[in-house]
Amino acid sequence: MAKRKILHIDMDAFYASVEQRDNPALKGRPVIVGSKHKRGVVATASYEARKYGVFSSMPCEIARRKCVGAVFVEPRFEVYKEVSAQIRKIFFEYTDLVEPWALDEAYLDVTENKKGEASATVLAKEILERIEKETQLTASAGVSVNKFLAKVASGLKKPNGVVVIPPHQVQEFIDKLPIEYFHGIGKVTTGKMHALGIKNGADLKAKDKAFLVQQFGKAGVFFYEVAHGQDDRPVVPDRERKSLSVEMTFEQDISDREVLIEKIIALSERLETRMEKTGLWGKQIILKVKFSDFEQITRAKKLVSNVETKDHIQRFAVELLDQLKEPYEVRLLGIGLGDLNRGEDQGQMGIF
Ligand code: DCP
Ligand code: MG
Repeated sequence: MAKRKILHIDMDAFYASVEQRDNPALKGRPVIVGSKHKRGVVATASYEARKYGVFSSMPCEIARRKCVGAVFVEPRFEVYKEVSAQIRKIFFEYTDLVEPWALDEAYLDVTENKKGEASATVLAKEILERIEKETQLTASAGVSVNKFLAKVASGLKKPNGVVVIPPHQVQEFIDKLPIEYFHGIGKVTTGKMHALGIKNGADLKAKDKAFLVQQFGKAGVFFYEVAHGQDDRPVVPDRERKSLSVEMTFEQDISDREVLIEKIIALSERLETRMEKTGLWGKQIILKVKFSDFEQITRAKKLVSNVETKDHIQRFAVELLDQLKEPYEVRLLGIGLGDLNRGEDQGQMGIF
């Protein structure tokens, strides 16, 4: 494949910046956006609050102690969705290959683009300027040859920064990259990598594929490839995205319905978070089950309107579960949303 030019654009401290923009009294102050219905965790914190060690997903209780002067604000998802639509519109002026990853984040393939501009860096800078002019908010951009590198790059010079990793610097960049900066490597995996003596991209590259698969399962293949600078995942435009899903594989097969329902509750919560982050809704609930003998089935239920909350998701997923013939031994459970849309045609307030 010829070298691609991929951008990853990510708004800076998104919810908090929107709140500061719309309420001048919050400018320059530590602001924490947190939602009551989410068991009180921080959705995001302004840069002023981050200085005190406040981060996304931290319980609000702890955040309050760390940053005594912080102002707590309830999220206003309708406003965030509006901004999200505004920036998406800008992206489409440059290319149709736009993959919104979250409300505030998108990948753009600008290898071919509507401006006929050869430099992806020029485009990235221009897009950030446009965003700032039209929304009074700043974003950061990563520019490189694939999604993995563009995503890592966009996080390196926040806020309002552009980081470019040109083709001839890709391997050097990856070799030096601390393992915890790899997208898809969270705290747990970082710990495991460190225990295996893998501290950076060069260490990762030194391991063979079979070893990484043995240690990390399917993710091991991804780690192997990105360590070698390979990531051929295409930028998939929204309209082609068929479903949104979450799943978990169990350490031991589960045959107890009640235990499976607990898992469904946890999965529904994760799916709801994905819905909030992507701004996508769906009119179909999909249950995926893999049994102990690796046989896999999916069951789907069509609904007349969008699924709105995790309670909805959960209820329909349990209905689907109850259509399965017992006894069963379940190895993997997944829940997905199909028939996706952005809710525009529904004329309703949606899941919040
Ligand atoms: N979000 C959330 N819960 C999380 C993470 C994020 O509700 N655990 C929400 C709030 C964020 C928005 O999604 O504002 C975008 O997420 P990002 O991870 O891009 O975080 P920010 O945009 O807030 O900060 P950054 O400047 O680091 O991108
Ligand atoms: Mg962001």
